[in-house]
Amino acid sequence: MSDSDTKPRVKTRTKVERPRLHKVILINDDFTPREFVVKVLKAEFKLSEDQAHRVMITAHRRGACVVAVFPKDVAETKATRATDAGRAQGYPLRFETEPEE
Ligand code: TYC
Repeated sequence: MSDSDTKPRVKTRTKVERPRLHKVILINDDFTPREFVVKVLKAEFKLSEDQAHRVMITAHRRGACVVAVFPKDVAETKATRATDAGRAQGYPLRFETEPEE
């Protein structure tokens, strides 16, 4: 290698961003029984009785409540399964997802 040879001095750094998490949001309605909402929250989101009751009552009072955050595909699967559990019993129970800020 002669003295005049040059080496590149600039290294390329690829910036990797973590995938954004998505919120699962429980939506209130006038028909689904409270106990059923609690049961679904426990079964699908592994909340304790106490956590599930707090989330249910918050949605009941305020119209909606964030249940938990997950990677997009997990959030969508859980929201769909939980909504389907309500529909299977004839309830209009709804879970939505949205990206975290
Ligand atoms: N509002 C319902 C009732 O009074 C209970 C309920 C709570 C339903 C939260 C949905 O996301 C919900 N039976």
